[in-house]
This record gives sequence, structure tokens and C-alpha cells, in this order.
Amino acid sequence: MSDTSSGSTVQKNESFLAKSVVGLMFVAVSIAALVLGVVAVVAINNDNGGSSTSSSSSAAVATIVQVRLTEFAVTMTPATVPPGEVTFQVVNGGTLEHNFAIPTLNKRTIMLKSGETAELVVSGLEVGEVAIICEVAGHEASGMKATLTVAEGASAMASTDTAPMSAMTWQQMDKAMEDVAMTYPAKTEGIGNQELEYTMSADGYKEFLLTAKIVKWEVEVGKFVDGWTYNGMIPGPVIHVNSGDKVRIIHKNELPESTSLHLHGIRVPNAMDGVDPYTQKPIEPGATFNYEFVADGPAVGMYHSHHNAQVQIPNGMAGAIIIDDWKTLAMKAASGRTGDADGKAEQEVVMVLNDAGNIGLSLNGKSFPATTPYTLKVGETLVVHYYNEGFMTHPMHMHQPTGLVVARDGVVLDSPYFADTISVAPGERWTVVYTAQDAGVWAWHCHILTHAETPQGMRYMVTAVIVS
Ligand SMILES: [Cu+2]
Repeated sequence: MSDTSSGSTVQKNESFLAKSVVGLMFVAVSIAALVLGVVAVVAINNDNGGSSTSSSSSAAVATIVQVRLTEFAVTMTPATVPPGEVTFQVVNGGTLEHNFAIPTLNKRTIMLKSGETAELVVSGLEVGEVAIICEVAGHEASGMKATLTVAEGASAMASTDTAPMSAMTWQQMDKAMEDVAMTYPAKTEGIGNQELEYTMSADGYKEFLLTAKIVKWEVEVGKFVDGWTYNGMIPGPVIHVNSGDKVRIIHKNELPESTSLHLHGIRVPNAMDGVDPYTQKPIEPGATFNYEFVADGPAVGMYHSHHNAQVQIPNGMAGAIIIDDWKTLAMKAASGRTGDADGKAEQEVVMVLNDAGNIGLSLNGKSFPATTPYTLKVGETLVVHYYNEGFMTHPMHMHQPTGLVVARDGVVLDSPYFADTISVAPGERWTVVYTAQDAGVWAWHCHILTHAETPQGMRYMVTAVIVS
């Protein structure tokens, strides 16, 4: 049901995509340049060490180390320097606040917000190894640590073409952005939202097998994390049923800890609500629990963990359960207002938003440029169900056409309305009808800019609709 564009479709659009992406990049460059322009560059010397002068010969050559902070890593270029004075040019390329600290020397930058930069000058570095960390609680343990090696004879690999107060020149920025954009859609292992098949039981239930387990999940090219999944995919498989169906979800727990399954936005008997320890005992590792109910739609429901959920859900344990035919329901609610050519929706898309845990900022478990593009012809319609399984509200914006909001949380609105940016709060589902009006590659992204852009190019909650 989610669009899994065939390789040939994507191939056909590549040159077109390339041109359009270049256009998008002008916007990206402008925004990023603006950010860099207004962010104060801060140099901190928080003890006397920073102001001491050195007469050693190595001090005559400025050693510059470019530092990039992300969730959760500290990368330094170069990571080996000669003794003496070093200038660290630090950029926070992540989404959370971070700093750059050398605890043994009592040296640190201030806390940097996403996209902010700072310089830290450290003099008198001696041969040996220097431990670098981010001092935000928990970030070092999550991987934000690095080692700077100070060695005689190491070259002071200062980038001579780098402006002293910026971590990147504008040319480097343009190049980085283009390099990223041109790989879209980048191929990664694993795809979520696959339709879950059922088997009919002897007692007349549609039986769905849902197994919780941890797999290596590729969020972006080469970045594998521990994905806490249903059936090995993020988001979990889509369950489609009709009103009146007797439904049995056989939930097996192969996690190293207990879990339970809550059917959010779906009418079920209290004992099937998945809220342990009230409505059931936790499903312990190795155990299975059957969730049974009669489907009472229409509904746009989410299923997710309700046990240690602040960890299990953002790590991947969430999926869609949809009751009845929402292509038809949505088009009926739209009643021709979007200009669809034939009154029928061509695609129904589940788009799960996430911003936390092992998966982080993502659309359907993937970060741009590994997100899935969607293809439409002019006059064709895509019905999307936005699901927010994260911790923050995400204003989702498609660059044309304007969406017609037809349902909230699976309830069709009395008065559907147009909106080009739809704020989706945690737990909410919004159903929106988009009919393609003009050919082109139209970006589709969260409009919190740090959820979509970095100085190195577009990232995280970005994808595109390719209209021909
Ligand atoms: Cu966002």
C-alpha cells in the first residue's frame, strides 16, 4: 500500500530528478547560509591555558582541526596533530544540543544548538592522547567520544582554503549538499510498512502474526542501528481489515525484555488494550499473547508497544492498522475538491514520523536520502495517513499540491479543509488527500528546518513526490 517505486520508475526520473534537486538546493543553500550568517561564532577560553603564549616552533603553524558533532559521534579532521597550539572549529551537525570538551585540560565550548559553530583554541598540547567528549548527560556513553592523537612530525593539516571562522567554505557546503542530494533515493537494506498477510483460522478469525525482535536496521546508507521491530521491519507491517472482521493478532515476544501491544485508535475490549499490568500481564521474553477483537471501523489506528514504550516505540516498535477502505472514504470526503481526474485515489501511503531512540529523525524508518520517493501523474491522487510515533510535533509540508485534510485520528471531518503544512503531534493521525497538479520533483518534508536540513545537505525527514 505504501508506494514502493520500481527501480525502472526511479531510473526514468533520474535526470529530471537531478535537475529539480539542484533547484531545491538553491533553497537549501540560502537557508543554511542564513543560519551560518546569524549564528555567533564563539571562542571560549575558560582558563588561563587558552591565553598563554607558546614559543615552540610548532606554534608558528596554525593547526586547525574540524570537528563535527552529531547524534551520537564526534568526528575530527585530522585526528592526529603535532604538539603545540590547535584551533578546533566545531560545528553541531546534529539536532540536539552538544558541546566539545577536553575534560583533562578543563577546556570546552559552550553548549551549541543544532547548526551552531564555535572555535576552541588549545595551546601547549603535548605528545600523547587526548580524550574528547560531549558533556551532555548520556551523550558520551551513546558514542560522543573521540581520541585526538598528538604526535611529533604530524603535519599541521590546516585546510588553507578554509575561512578561519567557519567550519566550511560555501563551496565546500555546496559540494556536500550536491553530493548528498544526488544519491537520492539512496538504497538501504530493509523496507517498512509491508502489507501483512493473514490466515483464516478454523474459528473464523483473520490471524496476523506479529513478532517483536531486534534486527540491524539501516537508517541511512551504512548506518546500522539496533532496530526494535515487528517482523523485522520499521515501521511494522500494515494490517488491513474490514469492519465486522474477527481479528486475532498473535504477538510473539523475541525481545530481551517484556512488551505488550496497544491498539491505538481501535475499539477493542478492555482486556485487549495492551496496558500491562492492568489489562494483562507483560508478555515476557519468549512468550506469546493473542489480541482478539471484532473490527469496528472505519479507523486509522496505530499499533505499538505499551511497555517501556518511551524506548521500544522510538526504537521502531510501531505500525499501522487500518479498518475499511480509506482510498474510497478519503475520496468521498474530498468530493472532487482536489481536482482528481477520475475520482479514484491511486495510492494510499502510511507515513510514520519518528524523532527519537535508535532510529531518530526519520520518515518510515529512513533518513534522507534513503527515504522512499512517491510517483504520480498529473491528475492522480495520493491519500496519506501521517502517523506521529515520536516525541515532537512535526509540521509536514508538501511542495504543491496543497493537501485536503479529510480525517483526524481516523474520524472523517465534517468540513475537510486545505492546508499546505499539517502539524502532526505525537500520537495523532491525519489523513490528507493530495492530487498532483504540476509535473516536477516536489520536496515533501518536516518544516522544522533542523529536521530537514544540515550544513552538509538535506537529511532526516525529507522525501519527494515525483509528478510526471
Ligand atoms: Cu520535524
